[in-house]
Amino acid sequence: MKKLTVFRNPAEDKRITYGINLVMEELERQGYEPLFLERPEDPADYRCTPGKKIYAGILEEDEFLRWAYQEELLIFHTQAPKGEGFYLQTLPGGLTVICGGSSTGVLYGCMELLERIKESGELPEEIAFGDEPVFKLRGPAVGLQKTKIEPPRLTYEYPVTPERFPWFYEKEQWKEFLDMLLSMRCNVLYIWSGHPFSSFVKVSDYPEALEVTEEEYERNCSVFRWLTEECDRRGIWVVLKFYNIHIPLPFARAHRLELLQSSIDPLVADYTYKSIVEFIKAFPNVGLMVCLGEALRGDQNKTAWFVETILPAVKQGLLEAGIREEPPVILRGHDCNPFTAMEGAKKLYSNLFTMWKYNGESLTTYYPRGVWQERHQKLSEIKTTHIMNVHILADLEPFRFNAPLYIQKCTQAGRSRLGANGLHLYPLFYWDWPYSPDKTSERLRQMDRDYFWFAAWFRYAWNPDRDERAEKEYWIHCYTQYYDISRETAEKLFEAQEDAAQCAPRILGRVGITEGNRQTLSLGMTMSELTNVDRYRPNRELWNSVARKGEQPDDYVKKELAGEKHVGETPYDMISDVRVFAESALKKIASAVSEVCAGGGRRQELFRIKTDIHAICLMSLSYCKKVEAAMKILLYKYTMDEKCQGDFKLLEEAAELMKESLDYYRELADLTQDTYLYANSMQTRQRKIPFTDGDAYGHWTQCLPEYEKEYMSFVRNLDGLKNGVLPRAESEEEIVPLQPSGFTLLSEECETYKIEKGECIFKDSHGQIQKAAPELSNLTGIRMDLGDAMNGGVHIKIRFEEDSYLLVGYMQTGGVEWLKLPDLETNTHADDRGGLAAVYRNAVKTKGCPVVEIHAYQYEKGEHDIYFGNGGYMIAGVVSQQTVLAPRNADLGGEGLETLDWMYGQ
Ligand code: ADA
Repeated sequence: MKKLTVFRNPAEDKRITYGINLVMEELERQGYEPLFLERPEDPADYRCTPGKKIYAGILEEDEFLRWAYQEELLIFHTQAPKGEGFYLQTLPGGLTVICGGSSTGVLYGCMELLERIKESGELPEEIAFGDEPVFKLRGPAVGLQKTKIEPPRLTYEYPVTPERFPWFYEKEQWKEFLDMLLSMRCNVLYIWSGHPFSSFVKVSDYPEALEVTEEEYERNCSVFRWLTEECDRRGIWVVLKFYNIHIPLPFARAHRLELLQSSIDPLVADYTYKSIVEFIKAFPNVGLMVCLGEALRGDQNKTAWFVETILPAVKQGLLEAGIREEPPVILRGHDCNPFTAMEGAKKLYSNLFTMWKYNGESLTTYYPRGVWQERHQKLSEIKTTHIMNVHILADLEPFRFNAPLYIQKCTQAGRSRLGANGLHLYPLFYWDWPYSPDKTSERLRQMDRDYFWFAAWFRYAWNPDRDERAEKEYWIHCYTQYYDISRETAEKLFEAQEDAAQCAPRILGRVGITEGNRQTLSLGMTMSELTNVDRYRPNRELWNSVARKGEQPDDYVKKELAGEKHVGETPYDMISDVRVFAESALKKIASAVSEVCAGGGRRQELFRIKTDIHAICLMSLSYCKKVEAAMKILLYKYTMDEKCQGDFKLLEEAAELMKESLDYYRELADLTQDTYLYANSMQTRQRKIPFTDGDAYGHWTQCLPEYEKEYMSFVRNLDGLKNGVLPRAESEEEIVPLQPSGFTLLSEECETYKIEKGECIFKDSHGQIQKAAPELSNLTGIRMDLGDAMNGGVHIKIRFEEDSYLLVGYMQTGGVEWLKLPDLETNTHADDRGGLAAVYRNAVKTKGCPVVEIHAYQYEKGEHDIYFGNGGYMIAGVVSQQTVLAPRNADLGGEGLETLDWMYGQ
């Protein structure tokens, strides 16, 4: 046994104690016999203790360190440690000093020393090393969220109970996770909830708001308090995230309010204010992260909510608790105008942070650009800490993503191109925390399965500027240790995973509809989604802000036909690159795994990595063939005549390619049947691409029959087309007008009118109807002043006589004057009442306004106060929910058979 002395730090700081204890445990594992001693009264006497010694403390506060510094025994060859920085040094006389800029700095110094002891098996003879983090905030998000919705509650609404979230109460698992985070030097843990207050605080004026039982409430508070303390000793700050404005179900029922509040109701404001006050009093060290939008509509409302309700409540809570120091508040830029919100907030509050999504809700590139880049830069210019949010990984799920060098570039881009100095990281399978989606006899935990996902992000958040070649060696070394494999095998494993990582991001960036979790990339895409992209409301920022500069298939073909030069990555470039990466990844992983004899534990994981790469390869090859087919179809579409007749050879070739694509997909479905429970972690109707409903279409085996049908329809319709057969267009006379349902309009500023030629869709005489789809001809519409609608929006108070559809018309164009159809990228509630997909496209033509498309929203019988936000729109009538609405393109905008969607059976 090697003897060693640890001088106790008299300050008894919990982080220092935690760090030193970890070092002691490691020393014991390595055969040392460490002994605690009081620090000598006269610092110079440290030499009197024989053998090796360790001492840890905070530079600015510690007497002993100050003495050593003045004596020039403690000398920094780098910057003196500040904040979370640290310096390790061996002083003459065998004393290793761990010197931190703060208690967290000391803790990280301990972690550094511990790693070195682990690596070499002994306390270093001589050490002189200083380090500090580059990103100020580094940590993962964990969701108090679930994969499915629990009606009547809505998205994000899950009271915190042991049945829903058993893991929240499992202390040992928390400790394991927190220790992992500490080893990765994370200093923040973000906990996401839609509306946490009704599970963690009681508001005396609103006892009805508590959503959990008294016992559950007590237990929640005690576990949460315990968690914050465990985090604190590891230098981790807990931040609680909430959306606005959600209210608890019992409160909504008691006050006859809607669960989602789209505007500010004084009662709801009072309740929220008081909840936050209580929360701050109960948990003063917990930070808050706010998403102002989604439910709340209108930017002016969102800013007002932040500066008039949330921040004053935080301040009041502090006052009542007698706390001077303001806890941090993070404003997410999501679905609000963060600039006006911050402007107002800065006057009130000093400890503010901002956050914005890195690549939206996917990981698509380390070349972020465009308007999203500008937004990041502008937020970072505010000069509060700006956090890059690596949000839902909708294009990567459900597979592993162990590609450290890819990740390193993302952190570099985050800092250099976006101005970020904080990282907020989602787990790869967010909605199902703590489990991974692998189909195994016992569910795998994400913190184990995706260990390298977390390790890589946090390593580079600490310091993105590490030499790439050295990094490769570093990770190869990690793999040899972690999986107990040879260096040669580890190198192949490393390269295979880096290659595989290139596939999904490139495919999505070139041909995807959205980076949002509306799309699950790994499940494939339909031919209509590839060749009639506008129909699916593509999120163009995917192409313009977070993909390599290039051309989407539709642009490419149009340019080709116009004889224009191609710029950037073409779909064909993507196809050939992805194919190379996918095949190379598969070859390397197969070779790596063939060198490993079967074994238990982590070795098993290597076989699962191989399955993942195989699946990624099949998915990629299936995409490559399908995109090639799509390119041929697009070429046909843009060269055919008005009877859809053209060069059939193109379609024949497309059919062949579709078949090949389908063959790969079949293999993929086969492979994943036994290896994955589902492809997507959010299994709700928010999933739209490739098919609506993430539950019904959550696995490749569920999508395969649709793709089979698609292929067969195409072949059948191609035969017909060759013989001049086109689907019969419905003649307008055959269309039966919808039956109106009774309602009473209660808002005085609006009026009703008959939907017919000559009427105006706005009260102030804008938008005179020229033609409306015959379905609408019996209906009574509601109109408002266009000016009011543009200027703050209009509340429509209405009483429905039965459960009804409200038919709402959106202008089929951009422009700030028109109400924007909510999209699922920024508003998860966009489809809560149905209505996201248009029922009648090109349905009303008016003078002076763009052509209108009709959406049908479900409302229950009774009174409603409907507020959609800013911008003009049309209400075309009310019909019973019993009505069967047959979606169609009414063709008043000049769209028709030429989309070719009918060929795929769509
Ligand atoms: C979108 C997304 C949600 C959620 C949200 C957010 O609405 O669909 O699942 O991630 O963004 O909070 O950013």
